[in-house]
Amino acid sequence: MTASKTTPRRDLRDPPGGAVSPFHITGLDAEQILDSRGRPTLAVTLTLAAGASGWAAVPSGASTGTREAVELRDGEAGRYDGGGVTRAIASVTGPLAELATARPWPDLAALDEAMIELDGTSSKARLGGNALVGVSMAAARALAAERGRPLWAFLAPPEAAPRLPVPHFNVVNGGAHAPNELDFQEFMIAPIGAPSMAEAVRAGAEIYARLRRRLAADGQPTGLGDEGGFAPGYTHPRQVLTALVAAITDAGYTPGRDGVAIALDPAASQFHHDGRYHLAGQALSSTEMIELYAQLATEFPIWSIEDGLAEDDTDGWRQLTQRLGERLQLVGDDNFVTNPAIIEHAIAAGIGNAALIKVNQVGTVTETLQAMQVCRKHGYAQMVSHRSGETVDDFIADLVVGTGCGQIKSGAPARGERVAKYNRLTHIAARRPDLPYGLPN
Ligand code: 2PG
Ligand code: MG
Repeated sequence: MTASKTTPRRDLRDPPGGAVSPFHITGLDAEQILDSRGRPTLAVTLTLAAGASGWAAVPSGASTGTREAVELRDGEAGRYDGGGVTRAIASVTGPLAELATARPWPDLAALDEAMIELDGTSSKARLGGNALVGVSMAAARALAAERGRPLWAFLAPPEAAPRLPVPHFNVVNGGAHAPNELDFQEFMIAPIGAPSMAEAVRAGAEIYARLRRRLAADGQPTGLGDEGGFAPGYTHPRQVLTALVAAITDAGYTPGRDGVAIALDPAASQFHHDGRYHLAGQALSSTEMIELYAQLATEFPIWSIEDGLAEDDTDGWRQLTQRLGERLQLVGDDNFVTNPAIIEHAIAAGIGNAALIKVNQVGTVTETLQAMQVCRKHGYAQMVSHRSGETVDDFIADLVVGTGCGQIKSGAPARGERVAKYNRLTHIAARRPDLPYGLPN
């Protein structure tokens, strides 16, 4: 998995899942492990005839879009509150293993397509999106290893230029990710103006430390939410944004796109009920929400808003895009679900200008790369994302570098499963100082 400084650039020109020669899978196995919330998930190991093997662990969301690939869970009340994944493991070791070992595969896309066909549902509900994505990720790793290439180079599409992404550190958690009163789910700091990956990580860690002090000085609890950000007792987003700007300044950085900007994921589907947005004790219309965002973006150095409105508020999303699309990055997550066809449709409908990219949300590596290709084709920005339930698997770090999309969010610069991704980015950056850092032009 290591890339030396002398890795030949021609490596990057192979297609994703590159057809060097057909590969044979000889082994496919899975076990139930725990994710960062203590819920069961799968770890998959796939072995190739040539001897290489790949391992992958499957993440899991809490604030999910309704059209995401379905996680197959046992539903057995007496075990893990029904959250066990032994049925998904049986999919891997049964039908998927039978399929995978039955014949040689020309490339990863062929394997992924065959798994989708075998599942036979549009939501991957029969065999489980969690089963399919584990196999797909493990296969990508095994193929990269077999070809002696770092995973990021293996995943790099021919038309994309690999680069190191701006990390979006989620330093304050609310919504479905923390037991506090904050309706907005994520408040992130993005060192867009950092000169390098190493300096971006440093900024994230230093601001996080200053924020802890600020919160403590303000009498706020400094306990953490699911993604490693603090979970203060504030009720209005404005209070958090004020603390963030202060922490950025305390740490010696400049708030704004030239220094450290702010990104939000309100995850608005979670507080949208009966046609209203229930925010900090108020019941707002879509138009009022949009005006609140416009106001907050004037007062604070916000550069990106994800899921600013609910996934089914299509008219609101169109209005949001018209009103703020020139000023802000507007990222679709719950409404786009990393699905190439849905994103294509949304782009045609004038919704958003960027997509969140989560491998387990669509359920295979191939479809993830297709979703990113759709975005590239239409000039939509992309942000690769972790899930709130994570493991130490750092696959998404390689995905974001290889595809060169320039943005990742993987939670706070703290907690093992969050920093695993940032540390992998640091490793890649150290080995490949020729890779540019930051947003693509
Ligand atoms: C999101 C994600 C990741 P979850 O909404 O963007 O932060 O949350 O994994 O709970 O869907
Ligand atoms: Mg989101």
